[in-house]
Parts: sequence; C-alpha cells; structure tokens
Amino acid sequence: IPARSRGALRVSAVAEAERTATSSSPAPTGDITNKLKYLFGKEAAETPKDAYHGTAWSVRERLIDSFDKTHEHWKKEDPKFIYYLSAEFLMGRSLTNTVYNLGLEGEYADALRQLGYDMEKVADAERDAALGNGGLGRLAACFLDSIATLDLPGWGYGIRYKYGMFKQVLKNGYQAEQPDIWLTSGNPWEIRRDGLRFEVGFGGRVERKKDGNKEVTVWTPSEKVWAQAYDNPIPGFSTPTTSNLRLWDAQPISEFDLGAFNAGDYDRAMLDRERAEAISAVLYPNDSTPEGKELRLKQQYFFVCASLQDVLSRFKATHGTKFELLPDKACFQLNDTHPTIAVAELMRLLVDVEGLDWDAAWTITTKCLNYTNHTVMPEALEKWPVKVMAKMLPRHMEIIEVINEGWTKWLGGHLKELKAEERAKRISAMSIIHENPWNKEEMLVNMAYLAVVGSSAVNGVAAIHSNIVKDEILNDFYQIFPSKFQNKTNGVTPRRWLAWCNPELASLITETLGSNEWINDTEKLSALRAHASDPTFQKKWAAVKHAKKEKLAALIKKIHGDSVNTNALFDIQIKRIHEYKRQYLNVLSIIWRYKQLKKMTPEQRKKAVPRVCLIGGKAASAYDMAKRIIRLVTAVGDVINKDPETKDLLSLYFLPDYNVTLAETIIPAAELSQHISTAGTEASGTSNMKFQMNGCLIIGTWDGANIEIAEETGVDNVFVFGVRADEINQLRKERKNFKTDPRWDEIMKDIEGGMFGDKDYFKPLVDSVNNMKVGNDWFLVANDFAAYLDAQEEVDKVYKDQSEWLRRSIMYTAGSGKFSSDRTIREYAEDIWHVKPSRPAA
Ligand code: 8GP
Repeated sequence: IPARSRGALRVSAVAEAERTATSSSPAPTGDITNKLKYLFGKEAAETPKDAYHGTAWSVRERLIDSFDKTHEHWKKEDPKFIYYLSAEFLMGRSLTNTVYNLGLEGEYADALRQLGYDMEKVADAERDAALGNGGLGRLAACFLDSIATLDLPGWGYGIRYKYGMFKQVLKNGYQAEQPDIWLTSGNPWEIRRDGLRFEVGFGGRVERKKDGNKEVTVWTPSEKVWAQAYDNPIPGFSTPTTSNLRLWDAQPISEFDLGAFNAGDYDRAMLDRERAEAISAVLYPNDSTPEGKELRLKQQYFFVCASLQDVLSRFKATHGTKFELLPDKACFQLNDTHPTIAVAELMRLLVDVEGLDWDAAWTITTKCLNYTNHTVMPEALEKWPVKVMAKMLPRHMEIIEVINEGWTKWLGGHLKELKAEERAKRISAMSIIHENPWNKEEMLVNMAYLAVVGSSAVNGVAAIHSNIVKDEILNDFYQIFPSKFQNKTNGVTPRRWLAWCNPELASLITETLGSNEWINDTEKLSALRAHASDPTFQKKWAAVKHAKKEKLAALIKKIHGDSVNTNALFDIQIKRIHEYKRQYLNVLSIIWRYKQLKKMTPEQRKKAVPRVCLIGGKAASAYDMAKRIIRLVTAVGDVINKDPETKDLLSLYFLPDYNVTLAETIIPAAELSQHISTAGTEASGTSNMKFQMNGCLIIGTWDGANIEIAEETGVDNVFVFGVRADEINQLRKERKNFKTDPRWDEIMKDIEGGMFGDKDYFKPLVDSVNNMKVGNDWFLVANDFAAYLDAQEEVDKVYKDQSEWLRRSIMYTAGSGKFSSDRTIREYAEDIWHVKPSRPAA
C-alpha cells in the first residue's frame, strides 16, 4: 500500500496523532518483537508469518482496549441491543481490516517497515476465517462492520466451527475438497471467555410435575454439552465503538472418563469429548441445499440455546425478572431459517424456566424476533421431520405443537368468512406442521412458517425478492399479515470492499472529492458523476484499473503458470457454483466466442476484443451437477489456453478456492462481471454491489439487486438481457415447444462429440438442458442463450470505445452509494429493530 494512498485514506492525521498520543499502548515495533519473544519464543521475525503473528497479537491488545471501553459504556447506558443470530459468518482476514478501522495503519506499517516487512505481505500470512458458505454468511460479516461503525449496540452470535468452509483444490480439473484447518496456529482475533459457558441439552424426556399447586414442565435431556463463549471484537471505522461476535464452542460436560480409562477402555474414556466436540466441528458446506442431518439441527439448537441463555442472564442481572421489558432491551434477527428454533427456545426459557404464563411469553417472544429470508430455492426452506425434532428436542416439539394449535385456531377465527372447505384448505396450507408432500407417512416442521408466525417482521433482501416472498413463497401469510412483510435491500461494507481492498481507487476518489467522508457516507460518491466524461480523470481511473489487473495477472501466473494479456477485457464470474447462477451459460458463450475467433482471418482477429475470462466458486460437495460445471470450465480452458492462434485473444481460467481474500484481489481488477441467474432466482446477490463500487461493468439478468444497481447506475450503462421473472412460469410450461438457437445446437454437439474430452462426464450436463425427459432446462439456459450472446456483442462494442467504457465505469462507482451496508443497517435499525446509536467517549 503506497504511502500516498495511506495518507489520503486516513480519517485525519490529527485524529490519528491524538489517538496515538492518548494511547497507553507501547510503540508497535517493540511490541511486535515482544509478542514474538514471549508468545512464540522467537527472537526476531524471520518470516512474514512471524511478522504477522507479532503484529496481530499486538493489534489485538488495542482492539481489546476499545472493546472494553465500548462494553463498559453500553453496560452503563443499558440501550436496546440487536442480536444477529446466524449459523454463518464469513469474516475473511482481520489484520488489515482491524488496523484500518482502528486508524492504526500508519503506525503499524511504519513499525513493520522498520522490521523489514511490508504490511501487504504480512497480511498475506493470515488465514481466512471462513465460517460461512457464501452470500448469507458474508452479508452477516458486512452487517457486523456496519453495526459497529454506526455505533449501534449489537452483537453477532454464531458457532465457532473448528473446520470452516472446505478448501477447494483442482485435481485434473475436477473439484476436490480438503478440510479447512484454520485454528492450528492459534487465533489472535478471539478471546476465550473462561467461565462463560452454558449448558445445552438434547434428547431425553419431558414430564409434568407439581410445584405447589402449579403444574410445571420438566425436561430432562439425555445428553448435555457446554457451550463455551469466544468473543471476536468487531471494530467500527472512524468511531471508538468496537462491537462483538460471540461464537460458541461445544465442550464435554465431563472432561474425561477416568474410570473407563483405568479399566482399559480408552475409546469410551474419550467418547463424551468426541460427541460434544462434533457439534461445533464442521460447517455444513451447502449453499441452498440443506443436509437432512440430525447434526445440523443439533448445531442450530446449540448456538441458539446458548445465545438466548446468555442474553437472558445479562438481562436478569440488570432487570431481574421484569421480562415484560425484554422487547425494549433486546431483539433478535434470524438470519434465514437456521436459527428459527429460537421461537420455541425463547418460549421454553420464559415458560418452563422463568415461570411466565404462555400468553405473556408469546407476546414477548413475537416482539423480540424477526426473520430474514435469503433464498427462493425451495430445497433450502428448511423442514425438519417431526420424528427427528421429537427425538432430539422433545420439549421444543411439544412447544411447536402448542404454537401451531394456537395459530391454526386463531387462523380459523380470522378466516371465518370463508366456506368451511376453503377455510380448512387454507389452514392446512399454513400449518407449521404438515405432511411431507413426497411421503405422506412423514410429518414435517416447516421452519419458515414457524419463523413467520413467531416474528414481528419478515423481510426479503432486494426489492424483487421481497415481492416474490410476498406474492409467492409466503403469499398465504402475507395475506394474513401484510404489515409484517418488508424489504431490506442488501448492502456491503465500503470499508473492506472499496477503501481497504482498492486503496489506489480510494485515494483517487478522496483526492477528487476533497475528503474521505464517502467511506462512511457513500451517497457522496455520486459527486463522481460530474467527472465521468473528463478525459484527465478517466486516464487516472484507467491507470488504477490497469494496476489492479496487473496484480490479478500475477496471481493467475502464480496459480496457473500462464501470463495473461493485461490489455484484454477482464471478464469475471465468481460465486457459488449453482445451476440457477448459470456459470454454464457463461461457458457456452465462451465456447461460441472461441469458435468465432478460430474462423476469423488474422485481419479480422486484429479487430476482436481480447478477453481474459475467469470463473471461481465452490460446489457443494454433494452437488454433482455443479461439479460437472466446474469440470466443463477447466476442460474448455485447457483447450482454449493452449491454442497459440487465439490465446492472446481469449483465455479461460478457473480460480480455485474462491474465498473472501481472493475476492479482494479479483474485484478491483474486474472490468466486466457476470450476474446472470435465471430471473427470479437470485435473492439479491452482493458481489454485484462490490463490483459496482469498484467501477466494474455488469452483464446481468433482471434479477435480485441487479435491478436496483441498474436503476442507480443508469439502466443504459448496464448490459441487461434475458427473460423477466414474470415470464418464467409460463416459459417453463412451454419449454417442450422451445426451438433452440442453431448456435446452441452446434455447441451442444461439440460437447457431446468430445471437443473438450470427458464426453461421458458432460453428458448429464448436456441432457439437463436439452432432454425433456431428464432435465427440462429448469433454469432456462437455452431460452436466454441468444439474448446473452447479443449482450456480449454489445459489451465488445462498448469496450472498443474506451472513453465510453470508462465513463460507464465511473458511473458505476458513482451510483453505488445505496449499496453500502450502512444504509441497509440503518433501515433495519429504524424499521425493524428500533435500536439507536450509543457511542462511547473516545
Ligand atoms: C444468499 C442469496 O443466494 C443471495 O442472493 C443473497 O445476496 C445472500 O443470500 C444474502 O442475502 N443466500 C444464501 O447464501 C443462502 O440461502 N444460504 C443458505 C442455504 C445456506
């Protein structure tokens, strides 16, 4: 990070000097070497990894000071708190983000320089905290950054997975998964809270007992574990506030069975520990497909139970048993259905443990909880078999039954105007407990329905998605409670996703706008519009993009050993691999482009726009079709990249192990990014916002947040193509009469004929979009193919006019103000949480 950019990024040199002067912390150089000596037994930083460890443990202390001050302040003020309950937090790396957010970058960069290191190299030694799969988990991480930056009293709660998101490697072009062992060298960004732990039970029996003349319910679990708290301080930017992400680690109640050990039964001696630790061992590596595993339900209950006990115990310490005050002091956001068992758990804690009557507890519970839906994929709307729930959480199953009885009874009254038959149909359609449509023997608990009934507010994550939630997915409920339903369009933190990952562009923006206030007030970026057509500014803008492309090219060289043409258009699609996201469509168009280039004369080739196409993303380990798509990308790349005639004009690389850190290098370098899901399937998308902030043009469908991005950027600046969401149902019905494009037929024949090898392996892929008996092209790849090729042609045309391309690029950044997660969080705080900022003294 050049000194110039650092200067331009600073909040203000004076503020930083004041911070350093008032800080009791030792000078960083000495502190870094001290940490190395006393924590790692090293006399000096011999490697970047050593330098990382020394720096991180030193920065950690500054973070803890800020954390303590914030929490003392909040304890004194006792404001209402928001608790963000999420099974996933995709945090990425912490060092750079922490030093920048705390305004310590100058101090630590200087200290490292004195030790002979460069901050960027040192930061590279950190492993990603990858406790999430994709969009939903990364959104949670952005939200924490904004909650802290906006001084909102709030925490995240989740699971401290021992193994995070798997590491993806390519073996002969196929995805292979390796465990992500991220904690082996210790984690300087967490604090184990000794003694702060809660018991969590599973299984067992439920009994009614007499307590005086009152009947009480007693649940005696057959298995118990400790949930041990680990705090991960979350620094806000340009504020003294440091918030918290509290993660729970599962530990055995009894350390070790010495009796069994002495009797020679070593396996049994360790059994409890193993069983307990399994709960927080692995993040389920699924995006949009729930594993019907008991362990997953166990994980969900585990972190929800510990989090609610934790919040209630803090509440009681201040307010005793005045639980009617709870909704004024705490609210919980359920990040998708994963934490929905909170509805039943809060009822259990209030009724069984605290002795409240049912109705009072229900009023409190529904006031405290809110639910966000993140996907329309039906397979991801969790439903647990009643049998599984009753076995693992018998008391919760009873509570859900009582909730459902009350709910369906209330519904009967509410719908009394309807004819009996119609009423019964509606009630049955909205029952939280219902038959499995594919197996009439099995009853299911519908977690989304439970979340809606148990919450005050329900929201989708982009305007179109919130409408789909209202009009389709939860339409029955919307008709009953229209005012419960809201939209909260997603956002991303402009700190990590523009200022810190692209300091060169950030400096140029700061220089142009005259201050760096845009970092916390992204609406200010709109002033860049006035410069969009200025050739001098465009030149500077282009120079930054080119430098970032060089950096990405160096990474491609490191991974694949190839040098790519950095004057080519960098065309990128990075996201989880899924049929609905249609990486397949992208590859097909690359094949078509290749075939066209092959047919051209050398003269014609001179006029072609060169492209470097990059695709990255993980496929869920059990998602066979997604894995075939990855193989198709690598197979096509193998052919194209080796062709001396065209390789400077077209190359295709798969970037393995796509994660937060890789995104921080890829996004600033991108010129065109692809968001080409079948309309109506991508709830929002958030990488589209990151690309937009970094001045990357978008080719996309009229889907998710693409729509709002286009509105803010100017629809004419975006390459929009394809069928619209409201046409999808009809098109699916008419699919068998669809006449495919001749170019499509040609490519399909090429793949089937083995042009890229592996033809048997690709057969199911070809069938899935062509063979009515097999696949029916559910995601309408064939329908959008021709329109997509047209849009790609338009991309080439505009790219040839660099001044127009750069104008658009600047307009993207200028239009990205809306997509700061600060805006999103402000909306949640005002419309749903009713939580107000409370900033500690500096
Ligand atoms: C994602 C959506 O697919 C994406 O469009 C959206 O931007 C993001 O959430 C944040 O709102 N959904 C998920 O990541 C998701 O549903 N994951 C769970 C199934 C694991």
